[in-house]
Amino acid sequence: MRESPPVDVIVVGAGFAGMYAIHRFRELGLNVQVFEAGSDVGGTWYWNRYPGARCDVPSLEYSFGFSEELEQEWDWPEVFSAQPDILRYANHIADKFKLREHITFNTRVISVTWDEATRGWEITTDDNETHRAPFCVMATGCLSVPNKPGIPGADTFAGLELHTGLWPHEDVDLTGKRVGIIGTGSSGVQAIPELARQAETLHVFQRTPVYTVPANRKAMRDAVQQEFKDNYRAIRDMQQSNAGGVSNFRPVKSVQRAAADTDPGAIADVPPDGQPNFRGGNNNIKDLSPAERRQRVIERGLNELLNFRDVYTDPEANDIANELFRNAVRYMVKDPETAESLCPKDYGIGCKRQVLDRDYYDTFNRDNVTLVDLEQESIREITPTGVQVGDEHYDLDVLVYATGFDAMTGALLKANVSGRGGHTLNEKWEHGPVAYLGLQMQGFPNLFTVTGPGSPSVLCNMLVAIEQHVNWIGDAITYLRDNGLATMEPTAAAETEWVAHVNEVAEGTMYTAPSCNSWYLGANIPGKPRIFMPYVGGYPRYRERCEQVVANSYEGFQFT
Ligand code: N01
Repeated sequence: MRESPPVDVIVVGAGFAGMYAIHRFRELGLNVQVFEAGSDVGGTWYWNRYPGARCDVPSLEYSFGFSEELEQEWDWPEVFSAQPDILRYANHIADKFKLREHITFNTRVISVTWDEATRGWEITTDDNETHRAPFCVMATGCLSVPNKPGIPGADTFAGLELHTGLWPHEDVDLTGKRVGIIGTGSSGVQAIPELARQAETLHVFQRTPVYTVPANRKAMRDAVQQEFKDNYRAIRDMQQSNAGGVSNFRPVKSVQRAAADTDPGAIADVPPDGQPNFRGGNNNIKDLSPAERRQRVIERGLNELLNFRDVYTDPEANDIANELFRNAVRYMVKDPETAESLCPKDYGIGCKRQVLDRDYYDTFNRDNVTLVDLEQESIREITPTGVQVGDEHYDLDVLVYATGFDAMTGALLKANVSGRGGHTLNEKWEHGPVAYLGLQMQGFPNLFTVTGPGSPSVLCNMLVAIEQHVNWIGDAITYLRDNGLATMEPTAAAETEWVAHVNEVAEGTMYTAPSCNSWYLGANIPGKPRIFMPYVGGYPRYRERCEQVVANSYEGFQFT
């Protein structure tokens, strides 16, 4: 085992969180070392290269606000950008701020151990090296450990096996291939129309149908982008007071200008409410008559169903919206049996992360696409030549897993973290994640998590959440240094109170309805404790609490 010279902070992961951590901590005069399993920066956007991958938050909002120069010089080609453009943005940031010199790539952290003698962290990497630092920041992402379900025979498949979350860097040519895909969450729904266009045949193995609505697919208009750039300071402020960290800034001038030119696309290419903001409408679906509701969907599309407030709080309103949604699917998909299979019936809108698509339902009208409904019979086994469901065997050349991630806690638990007294994080989180503000865990001094469980994280614009967390962590480390303190960690009482609050605000929402089984609850991983992991109380409320904690001399934390 070789040992490298100590640094001030070790950061695990070089996605957007790890990248901003380098920049911020370096500004604070800290010596930073990052370890990244991939061969380059970008995290989620580095790994998820499957055809169709794109973000569900408008790009002008899903961008960093820490550098005005960066804001002004970067141009987005689409309102909701595709993975290659977001990865280009990440690379631009790495180049511009010279981040790579702090990153060791192709290196996975395999253990993170507290050393009481030196009051610091000892990090072991898979190249047999140990590294030491008084502070360790886990920037490991919320959706970074791909889930491959333990289907019997899974390792026997002799064709090409792919996972959306581990897609190869080189082009995958599916021309003339018989392709199967397991999973119809966000990844599957984005990939399916693209795979159908390329493959000879596509079989979609669906366990649970999804409520998906059309994504905004407009190219970026220069005038809209410029107006954002002209107003970025105000926009960043607006993000800070929005529940999902999205400003919803309306570029008035550009719209007026386009309207004067009688451009019918003018309004439509204004970034609409992003993913996190669907839940904020002021109208109630129950205030409309059945005829009015139908008319609304016909006129404004499926997305309209997501803009009613009561759909997220009132089970009866939820049922109304769900049925309208199903009727639309029955209308869009020509084969009645396929349409019926695509209709979600066992849970409601708002339970899972909203899925956005491009041509999803229409894809099932193609001759080369077959839906295999697993509701009655699950996949019995994977064979060397395909997938066996009941008595039916589906011959495949390529099998794609779009089966999601061990979300929120997966990467943290996989890192083999052991804290004070040799107690492990896996022991501490045996019954679900316990953390104060999603930032720190009692018993794990000087270890910080970026967008950890118990923080808004995946319910917020990630880049906004990341900046807030990294800034908070940087300030905390500075506070320790300025006050001659060696360590900080939460008190058990503060941690317990916060976890109770996180649970309390999630109760009574569609997210935690008994019929709901989402990765937010850990329900997609067999044996994982069923706990609602992100903080649903809204980003502003959370941010204010973090600020209040600091103003009260780090209330809820203990120091040595
Ligand atoms: O994963 P998922 P994902 N047999 O867990 C199925 C973000 N994201 O990668 O529902 C058969 O949602 C499983 O079925 P079921 C976004 O936050 C964002 O699609 O468990 N099927 C489900 O259909 C998103 O929410 C973007 O019954 C099996 C699917 O696999 C999150 O990532 C794009 C199975 C997994 O769906 C995760 O999305 C992509 C089995 N044994 C991802 N096991 C955008 O920004 C699992 N499944 C747009």
